Amino acid sequence: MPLSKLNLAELAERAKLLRRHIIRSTTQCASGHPTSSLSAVEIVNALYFGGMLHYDPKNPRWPDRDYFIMSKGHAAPLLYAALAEAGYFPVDDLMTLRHIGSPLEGHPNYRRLPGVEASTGSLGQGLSIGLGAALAARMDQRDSRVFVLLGDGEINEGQVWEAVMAAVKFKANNLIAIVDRNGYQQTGAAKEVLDLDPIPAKFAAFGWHADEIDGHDQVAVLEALHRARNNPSQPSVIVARTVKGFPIIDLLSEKNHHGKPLSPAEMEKALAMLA
Ligand SMILES: Cc1ncc(C[n+]2csc(CCOP(=O)(O)OP(=O)(O)O)c2C)c(N)n1
Ligand SMILES: [Mg+2]
Repeated sequence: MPLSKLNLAELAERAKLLRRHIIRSTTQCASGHPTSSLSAVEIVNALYFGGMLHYDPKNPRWPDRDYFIMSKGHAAPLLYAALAEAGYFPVDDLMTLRHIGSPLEGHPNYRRLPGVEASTGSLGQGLSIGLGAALAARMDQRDSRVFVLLGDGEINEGQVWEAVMAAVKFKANNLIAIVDRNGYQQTGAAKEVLDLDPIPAKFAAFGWHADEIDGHDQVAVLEALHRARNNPSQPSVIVARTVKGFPIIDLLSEKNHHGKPLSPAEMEKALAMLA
C-alpha cells in the first residue's frame, strides 16, 4: 500500500504546488472555481500526502482503500491536482481541465477518471454516498474510512442532514465529514444566505463527534483527521475555518470571487506569491 507521508516542510511545499496547479488549470480554460479549491488545500493535502488516506494509484479500486469524496464537486481543480500528484494520471493532464474530451470535467466524473470515488457537483449528495460506502465497507468487514468534504453553503441542503441522522442510527463510525467553513457560498456570505452557526453543535446534537479547527493550520488539520480516523464510537465531523481564495484573496476584486478564474495577469501575481 503506497501511503505517501510527507514531513511538515514537504507538506507546505506540496500545498503551494497544489495551489499553483489550481490557479494554472482554471486560468488556462478561463473557467472553474479556484477560490473554492484554494480554501480546502490543507485538508486534501493532509489526506493524500499526510498519511491520512490509504490509497493505491496503481490499483484505484483496491478493496481495502479509504474513500475520499469531494462532495463540493466544483472544487474539482483541487481534487485533480491531488490525484495527479498522487500518481493517478500525469500532472501535464491538469492543463486539459474542462477541455472537450478530457476526463477532467468541470465536476468530477466517477466513470471517467480513476481516483474519483463519486460523481459530484449537484451539491448535498456526497455525504449520503459516503454513508453508503462506509456501511458497505463494514458489511465487507473492511477497515476502510470514508472522508467527505462539504462546503458551508452546501450543508444548507436537506439531504446532508438526512445522512447525518442516518449515520448515527446505523453507527457509521468510519464516516468522517469535513466542512470547509470559508464563510461564503455562490451568491454571498453563508451567514446571510442561511446561517447555520454554530455548525459543530448542530452535528453534535445529532450524535456526531464534532471538532473545529483552523483549516489552514496543517498540523491542526492532521491532528483532527487523526482523531477522527481513530474514533471508533461515533461518526466525526471536522469544521475547518478557512478563507475562500487563501492566500491570494487580496489579489482578487472581491472576497468571494465564486466561480471566477484568475485573469492571466492575476495568475502571474498569484504564482509569484506561491513560488
Ligand atoms: C444542488 C445544487 N444547487 C446549486 C448549485 C450551484 N452552486 C454551485 S457552487 C455553490 C455554492 C457552494 O457554496 P459552498 O458549499 O460554501 O462552497 P464554496 O464554494 O464556498 O467552497 C452553488 C450554490 C449546485 N452546484 N448544486
Ligand atoms: Mg463556502
